Amino acid sequence: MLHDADLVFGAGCSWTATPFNMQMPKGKKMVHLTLDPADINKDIASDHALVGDAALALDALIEEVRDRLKGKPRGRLGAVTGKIRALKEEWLGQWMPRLTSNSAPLSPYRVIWDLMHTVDVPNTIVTHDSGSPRDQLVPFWQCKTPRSYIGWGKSTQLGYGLGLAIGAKLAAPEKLCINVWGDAAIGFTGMDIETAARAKLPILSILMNNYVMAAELNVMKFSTEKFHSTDISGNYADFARALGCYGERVSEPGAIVPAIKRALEKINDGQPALLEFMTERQSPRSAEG
Ligand SMILES: Cc1ncc(C[n+]2csc(CCOP(=O)(O)OP(=O)(O)O)c2C)c(N)n1
Repeated sequence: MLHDADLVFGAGCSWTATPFNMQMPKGKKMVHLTLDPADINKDIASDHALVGDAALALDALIEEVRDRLKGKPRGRLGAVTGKIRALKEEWLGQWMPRLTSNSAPLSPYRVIWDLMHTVDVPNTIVTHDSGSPRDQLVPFWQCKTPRSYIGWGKSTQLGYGLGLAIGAKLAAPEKLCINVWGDAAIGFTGMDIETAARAKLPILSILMNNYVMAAELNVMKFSTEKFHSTDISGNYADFARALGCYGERVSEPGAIVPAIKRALEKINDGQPALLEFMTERQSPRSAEG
């Protein structure tokens, strides 16, 4: 849709250029609405700039256009939403075999799909970590309520998602707070699951254990060959139990949902849970998540 547009209007976004974000098309008329004037023309030149709170500015804009349209809709809603729906359905159809895969080692997409269909999404706050789990979760997780996804697309410090989930639980104890991460990410901040257990902040930690830093394989060929730098191993379910959390290792696709349900019971009782899913070494990613 972005590439077909003749005008792109970004509301409440910084338009920071980074390889971790969607790549913005060139040669379009750009309208940028952001709270921070420093964002304007920072990476992407704007033809029109609006500085203000997104919700307030959009309300004002709607007021303005309503007058121009003489109170009538343009009548394009059905065609545009229909096109978006058709594109999305086609794309989801291509990914459905991975989202519902019965393979073992597990498809990380199956883990995310089953998770999304087992938890109460409107009452969940989810975040991911840096590495492949970000690319795996972002395209497919569908938020239903505001403030239910903590995105950190422009920063990449591995292990950060755990602290975000713990912080979210502190701020919203009534919500289920989930972090999805990989085995390199847990290597950075994993000990902090003890904080969650001690402080009785029951989060759900979804660990994709693929025994490797998959996201780095292509750029660390030499050190992989010479020093095995990208190899990782460990039993993180045991590790979680040793630090006071509920821990379970899941290797079979049919065991994903029952394990999530058991973890949710523990969480209801006040204990953080870490589910360790034994996933395939490398997975393809959806091009523009
Ligand atoms: C502190 C820090 N060091 C290094 C990196 C670079 N980096 C990005 S992803 C990644 C590997 C991620 O591996 P893992 O968490 O196991 O997930 P996978 O890609 O294997 O699914 C690394 C080392 C980083 N983002 N942050």
